[in-house]
Amino acid sequence: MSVVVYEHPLSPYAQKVKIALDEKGVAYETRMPAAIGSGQPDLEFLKANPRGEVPALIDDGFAVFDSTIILEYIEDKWPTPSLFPKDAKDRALARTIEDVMDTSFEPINWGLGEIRWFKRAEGERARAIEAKAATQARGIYEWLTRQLGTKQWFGGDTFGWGDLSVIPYLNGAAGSGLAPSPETPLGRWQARANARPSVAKAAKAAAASLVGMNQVSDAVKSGLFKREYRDHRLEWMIRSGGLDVVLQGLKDNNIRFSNELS
Ligand SMILES: N[C@@H](CCC(=O)N[C@@H](CS)C(=O)NCC(=O)O)C(=O)O
Repeated sequence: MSVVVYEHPLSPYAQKVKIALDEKGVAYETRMPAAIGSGQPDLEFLKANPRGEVPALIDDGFAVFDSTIILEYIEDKWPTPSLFPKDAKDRALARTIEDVMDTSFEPINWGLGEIRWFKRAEGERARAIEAKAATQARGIYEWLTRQLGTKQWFGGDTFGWGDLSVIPYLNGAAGSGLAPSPETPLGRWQARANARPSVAKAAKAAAASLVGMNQVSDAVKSGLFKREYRDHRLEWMIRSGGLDVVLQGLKDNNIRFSNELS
């Protein structure tokens, strides 16, 4: 039996998958696609995911892509211990939390990365976009706090789907100074989640791969990196004041949209 996860340690989507596998004690090998982020095709990886996005999982030659579908596959294939709550309402909540984090929170972290690491905007314009990001993050924290209520974990008494769908994003936000305050219920939940070995392992790998990010803005300028401005990310950049960033990136040919399948 062999399980391979195509990933990048900084990808929150890939972190979700690795945390799920580690929680279930499933052994896997990680691979980073060649030249990820460059827009250059890695043919072997594209066979696993024609969208060219991480994560992709290959289980004994069977390839699955998209982190949500991979999580479902993992739950189906290795049901014990279950990460998915039993109660219908709790299940709906877990799915909702995952969707909110993947589509509404992820673009905040990603957009801040476009500014901080890839230097798409500087000075006052960058500060204005960052201020919008901080307000958006606060709004989602309020929503998450209501979902958590007085529970230990988002699904109740045990760490599960909702938790592993939130923690990569909150840890990513911490890097931009946007983590929830440690004194709040959400901050305390974050500390609890980070104490789990599965989460600590993914967070450690992410921190290690931040080394080297200082050079990436040069890679964009020299045309080595062509960043993917897909769906929610594209909307986020425009709604948060970065329409010029998108137009400039198209002009300079250092942004791209998602792959067309063939
Ligand atoms: N909906 C997908 C999104 C995956 C995604 O956007 N992955 C990013 C990394 S965070 C990626 O691989 N982008 C391709 C690139 O930047 O070249 C999922 O849930 O797996």
